[in-house]
Amino acid sequence: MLLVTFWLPRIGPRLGLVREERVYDLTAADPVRCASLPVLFAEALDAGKTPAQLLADLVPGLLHRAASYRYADLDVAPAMEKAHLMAPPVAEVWAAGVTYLRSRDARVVESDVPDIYTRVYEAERPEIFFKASSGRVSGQNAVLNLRSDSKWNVPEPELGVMLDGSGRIVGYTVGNDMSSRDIEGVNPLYLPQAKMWKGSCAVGPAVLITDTPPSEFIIHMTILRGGKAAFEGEISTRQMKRTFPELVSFLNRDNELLGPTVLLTGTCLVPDESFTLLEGDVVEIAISGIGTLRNPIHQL
Ligand code: DO4
Ligand code: MG
Repeated sequence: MLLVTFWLPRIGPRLGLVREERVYDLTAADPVRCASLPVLFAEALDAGKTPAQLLADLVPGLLHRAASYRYADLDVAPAMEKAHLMAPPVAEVWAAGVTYLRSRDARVVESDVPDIYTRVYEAERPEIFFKASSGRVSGQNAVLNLRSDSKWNVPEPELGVMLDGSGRIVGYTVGNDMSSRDIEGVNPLYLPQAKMWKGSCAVGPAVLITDTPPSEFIIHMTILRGGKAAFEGEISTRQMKRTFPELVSFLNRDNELLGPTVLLTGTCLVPDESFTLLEGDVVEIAISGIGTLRNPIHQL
C-alpha cells in the first residue's frame, strides 16, 4: 500500500493512503492507530505485525469513512494555508555510497584520491554516511539549494529503504541525495560538506509499505530546464552491487535508530562531467511502484 503524509490547513499533518489518484485521510478515520507514520509503525510492532499486515487488516474497514482528496490537488508548493504533500516524518536519513559501478567510476574521475572509491566498492563493509536529521528533510515541491561555494552540483536519485524504529525494513520511498562534486573531489574528508547543507536532501512523498518488494525498482530521473529535459536517464536497482538487507544490516550494527529512518541506497544515474544544476531547474525522480519526487532548485 502507498502512504503519504499531507498537511491540512488549521488541522496539521495527516496520514493518507493513495489509491486511484486519490488520497484517503486515514488519520480522520482512525486517529489512534493511524495518527502518523511513526504511530502506525509502533502499533504494528506492538501487535507483533508488520505495518503491511496491520494496514491489510485496518484499511478495508477505514476507507468508506475516510475523507479523500485528489492527489493532484495536494501535489502543490508547500504553504501553511494550502493542503499539500509533506516529507514522511522520519527521525533521520542515512545514505549508502558507491553501491553502483557508475557511481564508483564517476567518483574515480572527479576525485584527487580515486583509489578509495574502488576499494570501498569491493570491500565487505559498505560506505554509509549520515545525510539529514528530521528537520532537514525536504518534501514534495520544496526548494532544494545549491551551495554558494560550489560550482558543480548534481542530484542523486536513489531508492530509499524505510525502516521502523526497531530497524526492520517496512517499505520503500524516493530520495534525492544532492551532492557537490567539486567539494568531494578535492578531498574525501570534505564529504559531510559535499552532502549536507540547508536544502540538500529530499524524500517522499509516497512510501510503499510492503513485505514483498518487487525484484527490481526502475529509477527514472528528469532534470527540467526551461521546461525541457536537460538530463534524462533510467536505471534498475538490479544493477546495485549490494542487497538492501545487507546495507541495512550495517546501519543497524551496534546502532539504535531514533525512530523511523530512511536509508538511501546509492546512485547509478550521474550526468556527465559538463553538467551542473542551475537556478530554476526542476528535478523529477520517478521510481516504479512508488511515485515521483519533484523539487525546484535554488542557487544560494
Ligand atoms: O562516496 C561518496 C558518496 C557516494 C554516494 O552518495 C553515492 O554513490 O550515491
Ligand atoms: Mg548518493
